[in-house]
Amino acid sequence: MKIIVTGILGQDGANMVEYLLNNTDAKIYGMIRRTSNPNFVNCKSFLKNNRFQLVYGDLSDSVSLDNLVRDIQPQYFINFAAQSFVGCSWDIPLQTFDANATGVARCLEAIRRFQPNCRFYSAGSSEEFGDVLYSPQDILHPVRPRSPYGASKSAARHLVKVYRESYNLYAVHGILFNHEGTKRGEEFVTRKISKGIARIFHALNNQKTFEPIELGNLDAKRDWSDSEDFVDGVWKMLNQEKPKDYVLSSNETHSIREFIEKGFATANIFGVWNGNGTEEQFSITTKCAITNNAQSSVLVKINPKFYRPAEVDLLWGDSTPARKELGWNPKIPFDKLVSRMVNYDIDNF
Ligand code: GDR
Repeated sequence: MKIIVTGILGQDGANMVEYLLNNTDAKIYGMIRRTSNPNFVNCKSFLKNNRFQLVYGDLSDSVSLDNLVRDIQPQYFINFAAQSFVGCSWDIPLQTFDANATGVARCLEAIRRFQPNCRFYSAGSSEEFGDVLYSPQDILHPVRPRSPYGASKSAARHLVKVYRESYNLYAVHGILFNHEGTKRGEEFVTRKISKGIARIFHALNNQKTFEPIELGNLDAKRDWSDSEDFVDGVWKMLNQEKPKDYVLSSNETHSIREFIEKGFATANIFGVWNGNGTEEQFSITTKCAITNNAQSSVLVKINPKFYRPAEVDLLWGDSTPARKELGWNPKIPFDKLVSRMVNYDIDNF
């Protein structure tokens, strides 16, 4: 069995490769773009595995995708390559759309033309739901994106449906709510917080001053899971009798504030909220400051540059069908996710 996985330098692609090496006998072809300085930090565990091979390709270059599918003849093509940062998608809307929507069309075309039996996974997003009409959101929730990123993923979803119905391809578009972990990029809010907590933890331990973590909108609520649970759900979605899209989510929602409080508490640092709007701050409690002989007091402050032109206020998924019909059984709840990320960053600071 041969499987192409794209986006392997990122969190999900790397977790997918690890999962497939552990749970199948397949040969894995991990696609990366030619860039001058690729970062393989997420791939350390498998780069030298003899069932893994690096291949070059680019979602913006249909020739490269055609050649890969034609030459490898994979049974599965799992696409995690994307411009995945919502906040950045207003700055590079065209590149976002090209990679996330047209790129999916290029993959589907390569499969249709050169290996129509290949099963295709498209990484959809809860950002497609946008300004939501009801909670929790299930697969039937209307598409109402609030960012160029959300719009691009919505377009990909329609393309997958069209190719599935027009050409009888096995193609699925999983709607994945937020998923994090120790491979998460630092531009995303959870990793930014866990890395910031690790920095402050070590400053406190060494009786040094520290700068606060600077964040944008703390009111947003997200449905967070662990990416390692999600790749199992993706594999289950790819191995049904008939292709069908599913939502993957924790079925809980938590605010950014809650992530901050739990994260600091994991590091035994306790804070209180004060101020409103852009003046809001999370400061170390008097007791905690005295115990640690703290040299600074503000743990988190607002920097309006991290506000987005339009925000998705509330995401809260309903993954009951995936749990019932696919037998998907996520193992890492919110509290464990937060403590795993914070402890990892403290230990690897
Ligand atoms: P999101 O993830 O946009 O939900 O998309 P992100 O972690 O970037 O933002 C989550 C929420 O936190 C608020 N926020 C901040 N976000 C960032 N990045 N940096 C900050 O400083 C900050 N302060 C507050 C944001 O405004 C937002 O409300 C993720 C990505 O992985 C997508 O690719 C994926 O499709 C969806 O999750 C599901």
